[in-house]
Amino acid sequence: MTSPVRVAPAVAAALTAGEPVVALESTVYSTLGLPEPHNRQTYQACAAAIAEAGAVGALTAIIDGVPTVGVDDIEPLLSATAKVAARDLAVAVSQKWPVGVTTVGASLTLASHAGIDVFATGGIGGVHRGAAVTGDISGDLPVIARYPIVTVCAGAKSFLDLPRTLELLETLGVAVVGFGTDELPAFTGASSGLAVPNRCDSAAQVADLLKAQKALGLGGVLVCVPPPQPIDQAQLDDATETAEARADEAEVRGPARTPYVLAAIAELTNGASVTANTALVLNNARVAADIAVAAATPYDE
Ligand code: PSU
Ligand code: MN
Repeated sequence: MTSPVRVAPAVAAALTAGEPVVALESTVYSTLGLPEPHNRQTYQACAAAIAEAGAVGALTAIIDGVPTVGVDDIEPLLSATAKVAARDLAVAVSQKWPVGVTTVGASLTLASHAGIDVFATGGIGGVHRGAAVTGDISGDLPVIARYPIVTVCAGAKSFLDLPRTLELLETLGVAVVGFGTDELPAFTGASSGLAVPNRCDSAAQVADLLKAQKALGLGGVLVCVPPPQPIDQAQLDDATETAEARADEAEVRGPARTPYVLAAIAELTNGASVTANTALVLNNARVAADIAVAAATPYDE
């Protein structure tokens, strides 16, 4: 059976030539992740930054029922409401969903199919607060563990249970590294107060780590980059508590929970969280491009 995944010609050509490619998820660029016009502007800035670093960007999404790696028109994705996680991919294909935005887990699955080594997002999904009762743990985590791909993020989203998220990443065998830091970044917040198990101080070090990870037959590498413009921690903590309480009150569960809480925090911080979020998404794309360039550079060059 031929692959149901469409890899855009420019992406396929770069991969064949051994040139650097950075995969991007699309949920963060839809209104599920960022409000308009920030979502469009952030995507355009990321695409430009990746190109400037000498890499090829590969936005992933479902287009006309086809999982696509290297979407060239972002417009239909901006207002998409169909959030496609790894568990939804085959459903989206078999039922020919017209447009679907892919989560970290679904995007990594598609990146692996295409043979891409480096992927960028904002904050990964993880263990939700209250997961001991609700069981809500993002499908991102097992997929990050599964494929030998570098995921560049600003840690897990700050409204999650970060200590338990770190514990689960350990259980799953994910190589978690701080990028120039010993502390786990807290997405739009500067610091979680939690130590990362290991660190890398350059893109070349991450490229070496990926190489060793592959040689050993291991899975994912999670590179955690401090956000460049974190918001005030007390303001974030307050907003997070109120947003989580609102979500509980409204009984928002399942895939709708993360977009709901993101939007509530944006409202409660008067947009400050959106500014921090767009800055870190762009910064992560830059770091990912540098890592892809380093990973594609032969040692004898
Ligand atoms: N990071 C952001 N904004 C987002 C997301 C990540 O800065 O909207 C999305 C990603 O697509 C991630 C998803 O995979 O949220 C996690 O959703 P859940 O918690 O339902 O697994
Ligand atoms: Mn969930």
